[in-house]
Amino acid sequence: MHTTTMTRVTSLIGATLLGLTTLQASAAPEIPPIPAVQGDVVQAEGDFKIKFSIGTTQSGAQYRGLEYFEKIVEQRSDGHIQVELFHSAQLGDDLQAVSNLQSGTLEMTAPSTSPLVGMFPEFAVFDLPFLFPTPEVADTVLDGEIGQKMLDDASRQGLVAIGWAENGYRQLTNSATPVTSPDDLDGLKIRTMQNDIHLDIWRTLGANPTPMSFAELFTALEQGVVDGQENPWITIEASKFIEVQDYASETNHVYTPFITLVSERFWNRLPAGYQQLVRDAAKQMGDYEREVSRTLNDQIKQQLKQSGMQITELTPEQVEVFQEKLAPVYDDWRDEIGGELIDAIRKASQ
Ligand code: TK8
Repeated sequence: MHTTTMTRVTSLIGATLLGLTTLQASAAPEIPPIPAVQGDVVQAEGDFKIKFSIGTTQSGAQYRGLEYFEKIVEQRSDGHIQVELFHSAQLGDDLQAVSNLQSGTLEMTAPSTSPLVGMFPEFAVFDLPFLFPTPEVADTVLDGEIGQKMLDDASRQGLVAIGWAENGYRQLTNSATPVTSPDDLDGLKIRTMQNDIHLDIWRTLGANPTPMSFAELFTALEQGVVDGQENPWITIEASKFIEVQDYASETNHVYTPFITLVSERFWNRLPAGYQQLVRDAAKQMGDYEREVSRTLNDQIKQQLKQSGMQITELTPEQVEVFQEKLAPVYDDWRDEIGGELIDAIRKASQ
């Protein structure tokens, strides 16, 4: 008796496991391959090392972009510039990494713009809710005059700003309840980035927001210090928030860019040819990272659903309720940000 039932049981387990892994495997996102390096080898004096550190994990779209940056810079400098990549805030969270650039202990980072609003108030425009109707409008603004002026203006305080990449549209997750309207947020403790507009957004919606570094977020969710958080699907998946969050609502409430920064001390040591190489590589990294981010966005959402996250896709009417409730946020911040800049960005979406 024993043997036959044992074999049947083991084959049953085998089959189930196989089923699961194939489902996971079949659901595995198709990541656009890292492109070939374009452009010739740059001749310049000296050997250099770039430590490039970010706050998101190794399995996110952002790290993928960094791998392309590394490939371009090492190939086109014929190995005279070596790039070492760090992820998951290994060399500091967004704010710490920026201050490491200023002190010259780190060469490059690419934080979200939101935690930097204290240093660069003009970045606050990106935190206004529902400002960018589509990623393409965000590209038009970031790759256009407005984006270039922001990079030039942000090249101060020991930093050189050389490019943009995509963090993406933010989605709400929480461990307590499905959210289809602001009423469902009553009293929910929501972690936000260290940014006054985000605090204003969640207070205005009726939640109880707490500003916190991304590096502390997983533990805070795990320990119930906060009930929820908001980030793009890719970051939700790559940070394994599904382990501590049961519900998600596709709010798309804010589009957050990443900004590519270099330590000015390091930049001034680089010969002009290598400065241009790093600038070109940052542009190509940003474009590729956007492609990865947009290719993965919906795939990852489906995968999270398959893995058991209860995702609420809001109807246009339900989104409108959030938009109307958040309209006062524009009044609160228009003067501080500058009506002209807001109107210019709004115009770009017409
Ligand atoms: C990663 C952060 C993250 C951001 C946040 O360092 O803090 O929630 O969305 O991507 O920049």
